[in-house]
Amino acid sequence: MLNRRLTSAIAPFFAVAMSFSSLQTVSAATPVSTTPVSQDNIQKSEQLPAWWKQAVFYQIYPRSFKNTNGSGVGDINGIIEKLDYLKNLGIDAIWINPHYASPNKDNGYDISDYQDIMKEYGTMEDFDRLISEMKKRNMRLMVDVVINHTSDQHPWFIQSQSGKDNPYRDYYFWKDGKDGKEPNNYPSFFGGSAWEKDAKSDQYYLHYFAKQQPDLNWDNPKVRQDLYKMLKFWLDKGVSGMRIDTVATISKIPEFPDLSENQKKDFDEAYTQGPNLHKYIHEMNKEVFSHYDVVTAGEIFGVPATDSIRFTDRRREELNMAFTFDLIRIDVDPKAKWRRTDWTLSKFRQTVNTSDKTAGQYGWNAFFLDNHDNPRVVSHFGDDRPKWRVPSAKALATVILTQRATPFIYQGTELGMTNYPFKSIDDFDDIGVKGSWKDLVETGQVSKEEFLKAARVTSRDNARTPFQWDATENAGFTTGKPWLKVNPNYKEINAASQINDPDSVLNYYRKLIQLRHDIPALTYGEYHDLDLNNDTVYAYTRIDGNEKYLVIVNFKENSVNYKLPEDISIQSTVVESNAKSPIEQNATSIKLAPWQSGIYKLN
Ligand code: TEU
Repeated sequence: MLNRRLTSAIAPFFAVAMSFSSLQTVSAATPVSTTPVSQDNIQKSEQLPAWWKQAVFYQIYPRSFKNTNGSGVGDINGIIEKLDYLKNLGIDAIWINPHYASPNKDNGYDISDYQDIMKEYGTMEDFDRLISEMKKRNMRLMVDVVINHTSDQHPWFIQSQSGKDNPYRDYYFWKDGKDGKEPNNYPSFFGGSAWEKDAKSDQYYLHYFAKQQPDLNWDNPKVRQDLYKMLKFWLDKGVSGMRIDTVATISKIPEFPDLSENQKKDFDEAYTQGPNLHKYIHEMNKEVFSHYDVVTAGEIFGVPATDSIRFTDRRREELNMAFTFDLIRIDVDPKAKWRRTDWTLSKFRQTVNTSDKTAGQYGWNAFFLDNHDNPRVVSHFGDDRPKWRVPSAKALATVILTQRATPFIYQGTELGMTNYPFKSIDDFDDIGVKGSWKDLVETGQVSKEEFLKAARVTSRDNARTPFQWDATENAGFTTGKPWLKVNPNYKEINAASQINDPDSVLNYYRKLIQLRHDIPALTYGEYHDLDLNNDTVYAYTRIDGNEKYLVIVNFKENSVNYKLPEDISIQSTVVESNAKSPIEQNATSIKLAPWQSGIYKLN
């Protein structure tokens, strides 16, 4: 746990006096501090403004967004075609999942050439055009960089595998077996061992993910320099942001000790304990990011939200913000991590509160309730039955867009797209589901039915079905055969039917994004949860000096009369998602319809 502890070095005090309307980028030049952040002390004037804090991000899974050539796989031209749709929604920046050359064992997270475009997605010219079309619209592009591992088809790995004396051997981790078995007991995230035996050299190589995704050896300075060069290549093209895939696992424990039985059950965290993790991220910041006007967002899977500040404290000069997983995984069954249990609103809000307090005045969070690895938000935290789908999708939109963190909207979430009704194992494409099936069902540990019940809820494929543009065949995603089946509900749930409907989920998102842009308190204001233990109504304030707002979200399918805390007095309604609540002068309570949410200005 040593690397989890901050070592001491006090940052010199530096005064911050900046206008909050400015969209300036911040460059922090102060050394790492370990002074605990005073939680009562988060003042507007201390939260440095930045374009990436004020921006609303939209995540595109290019494979499933829009196909323009009939191949059935989404492409870059499809993204370009839909930029106006996104601009109209109010989106400022787009994160695209990996767009690099790849054999697609893990849909682009297995890169075979970092400086080429995935052929299914188009060409480098298409990519350059995407950037220039985005610039014309004043939008920024965040790319996904996968630097923990490459594809086994990457030239570095092909060289590395070709013999023990090859200069690239040390680009990856090669170890001798132990007593005729793997070098240690590390499991892979996608099932089986994290070691694969290579017949030629009789050694094993390390892969935290699929065996086609060998882990890079960050302890080799040449690896780091090659990766930095590659990052600069994309930044020089005009990319404004980098989402760094599984960044917390890049440093490995050199002795490769066996995991204890306990650690094995929950190895995500064990894999983030590499002793040089923060040293390498800091180095990458100094050598690459600090030279650009760019935002970095680390996917720190495995790191508890309470530790995220080690990555995002601006005085440490590592990353700008982090995606943590405590919230989206609050319902993972601790006894069997492949399935989910029930979750409660109190646990949800306690998790949000902890993340907010952890970020404090020096860190910053990315806020998301779904992405390409997780179930659809309305099916997960809302209620996707016809009666409640729209109101609960809107309620969740209110939550996503009113946090003191940068909001990330996953494609289709703005329509209230739902999970897919999977029937058999053959309906799945996800390498993760297939690996777990092998580990759990084929070994007889879990029954088929039980596994499918869980996979239906948890599978990453839920989020990966094609975007539902309209009610025509294949939801207007492609004229060919879609690579993954379209959700059969596309005739009811699609963009075309929502664009001109003032009451649609889509138009509610548009309204909220506009408010997020217009009201700085929604970005920078202090966050105060009004009742951490309430399991029905999620209520919190956002306070920025004299600008005070109340956010209320009813998480239940019944009406409630919510009693306002005594020190709260509503001045006016900013927005309401569902039914209207006529607010009386000096109201002491507010009547909420099922799944109703609203933002109110306070006196
Ligand atoms: O995810 C990292 C990661 O650990 C998750 O895949 C996690 O194992 C999974 O969500 C559990 O359901 C990133 C990418 O987001 C993911 O799509 C990639 O497959 C993975 O890295 C490997 O690059």
